Amino acid sequence: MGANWISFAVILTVLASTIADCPNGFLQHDTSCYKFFHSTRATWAEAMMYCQVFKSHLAVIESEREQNFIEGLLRREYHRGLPDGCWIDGTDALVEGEWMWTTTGKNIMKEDYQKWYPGEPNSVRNTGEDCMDLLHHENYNWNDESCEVQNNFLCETSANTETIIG
Ligand SMILES: [Ca+2]
Ligand SMILES: [Ca+2]
Ligand SMILES: [Ca+2]
Repeated sequence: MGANWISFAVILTVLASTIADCPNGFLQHDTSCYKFFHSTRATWAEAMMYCQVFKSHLAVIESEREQNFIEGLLRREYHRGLPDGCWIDGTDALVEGEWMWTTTGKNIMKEDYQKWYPGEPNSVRNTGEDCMDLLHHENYNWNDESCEVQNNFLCETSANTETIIG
């Protein structure tokens, strides 16, 4: 395998990343596409349905790399007057204190990536605070929030990564 093979591989990689694409208005990062719905306010359940309309789901954050990308995206698109919170996919509505990602159905275990703001989740409003949001004023760290709050929200879907190489 010489230099020719390497440039062939480089060209294929470029082609593959060109072909991978996202629905209109969604931004690609790695194998996912994201859209911050900043002009819509919704409860957590409504936000989940909005994402479904766009064949997506509330964002599931599974790595520091993904969290960092999302923080950057929200920081760029946030402006004064928007709600402080942005809904993502986590909930502990089934069993209080046991957080899970709705879309994957996976519990968020100790060893899994988490970025709760210090002191969160704290169930502060006495409603159990069963839905997860990212708080602008807390650097988009995670918070448990009452599911009825009217927040903006972040949808995620898989990038279309079909390639001509098959
Ligand atoms: Ca994800
Ligand atoms: Ca809770
Ligand atoms: Ca909280």
